[in-house]
Amino acid sequence: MSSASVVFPDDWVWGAATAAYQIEGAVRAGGRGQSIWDTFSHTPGKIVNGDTGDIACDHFHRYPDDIALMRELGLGGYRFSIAWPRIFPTGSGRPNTEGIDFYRRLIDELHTAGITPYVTLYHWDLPQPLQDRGGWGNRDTAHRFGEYVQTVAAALGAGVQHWFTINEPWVAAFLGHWTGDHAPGARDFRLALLAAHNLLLAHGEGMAALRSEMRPGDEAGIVLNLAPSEPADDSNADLEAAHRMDGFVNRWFLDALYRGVYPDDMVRLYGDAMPEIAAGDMDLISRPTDVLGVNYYSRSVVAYDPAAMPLHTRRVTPPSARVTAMGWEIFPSGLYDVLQRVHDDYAPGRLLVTENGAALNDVLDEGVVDDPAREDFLHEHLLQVYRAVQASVPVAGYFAWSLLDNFEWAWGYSARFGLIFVDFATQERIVKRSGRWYSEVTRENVVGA
Ligand code: IFM
Repeated sequence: MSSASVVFPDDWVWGAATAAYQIEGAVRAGGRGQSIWDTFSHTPGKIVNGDTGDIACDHFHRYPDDIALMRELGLGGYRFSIAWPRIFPTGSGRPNTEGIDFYRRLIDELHTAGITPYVTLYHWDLPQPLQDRGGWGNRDTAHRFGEYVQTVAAALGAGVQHWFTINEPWVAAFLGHWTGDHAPGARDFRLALLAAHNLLLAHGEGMAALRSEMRPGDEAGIVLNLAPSEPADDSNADLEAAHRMDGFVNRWFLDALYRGVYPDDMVRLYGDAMPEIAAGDMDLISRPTDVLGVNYYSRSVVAYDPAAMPLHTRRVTPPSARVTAMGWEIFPSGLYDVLQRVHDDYAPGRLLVTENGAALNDVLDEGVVDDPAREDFLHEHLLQVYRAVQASVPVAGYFAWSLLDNFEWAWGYSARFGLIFVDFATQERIVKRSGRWYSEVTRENVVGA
């Protein structure tokens, strides 16, 4: 170890993350029902190259090999999601034992490999029959989520100590129901706000269900995508626009979860697009949690745009910005800012970086994927996480996104985030240079400064 290295705490969790629809494939195997992402990805024009998650990384069949690769990377934790339609193919009713057995085998195999499971209960694959009854626009979906979580926690709880209810409710609500880029593809701001509220209610119902099954020492919480919001210039108009963007992406969820209220300025801005909030809703949403998962990719640089309804904001990319293959600005210090801010303003307790990574144009050349830019990305972000640790922010682990190249939603297979390259024609896996670098980090618990 060089003297210029930083050493992470002894009990630090080094992990990698995935999500069911992005890697499992086998969409008709094991009694799985259809999800909104099956419907959406099979709708012409929605996904780059017409890709679907039908096969993805075929992880449903290849999970033992993938766990062997996790061991090679020296992972202590693996964050994955459970596909609701594998457990309840029609969204409710009788659970599908084949689906439960799949996750039981996966969890057992992880324990055998010495890897701790971190389970997300909803990473966007809503059962299609629930969508047919209104999806996240229907509050009943939150109750169905509570039943699903109760079933999963009772069936799998003996092997799981770390639970997350919902992954990135902002994305599920607004990309799914406002911009139409994600399933179910709606374009209605009022519906998106209602979906966001019902997703938060589902989180509350999920927490209640988990609490009834959890044992001492287990932990549960939610995962949010958070991004610092900065003005494009120092005009008042841009400063206010940045504050609105912060309200839209960050404060809307953080205030609701940790203060039990929606932020006043945003409620006023949304006006009659606001969903009805029933008595008791905010208490349910703000039930205490044990851990907050933070997904961080970039910051928002924001300009005032009077034409952009309803927020009057526009995201801009600074001319000097370094960007990933998806055009996202690489801004490592934003990760420190987000961790520090969440801790200072909301004190959610234990924090985990549950996703962080970059899509890059990886090339397989004579059996090797040389991706120094991803290594740099991870390296620079880890130094910012370390800054947060040094500043006494209670962050306890880091999960790289993603373990494997996978189905990147509307981008299909055109955007690669993996530490491990996947040749989708043959399903061959090749550990990238960044994956080899990460395995040194996980083993030594040290990052060069
Ligand atoms: O691939 C997604 C993941 O499913 C949720 N967080 C962001 C990632 C990259 O877009």
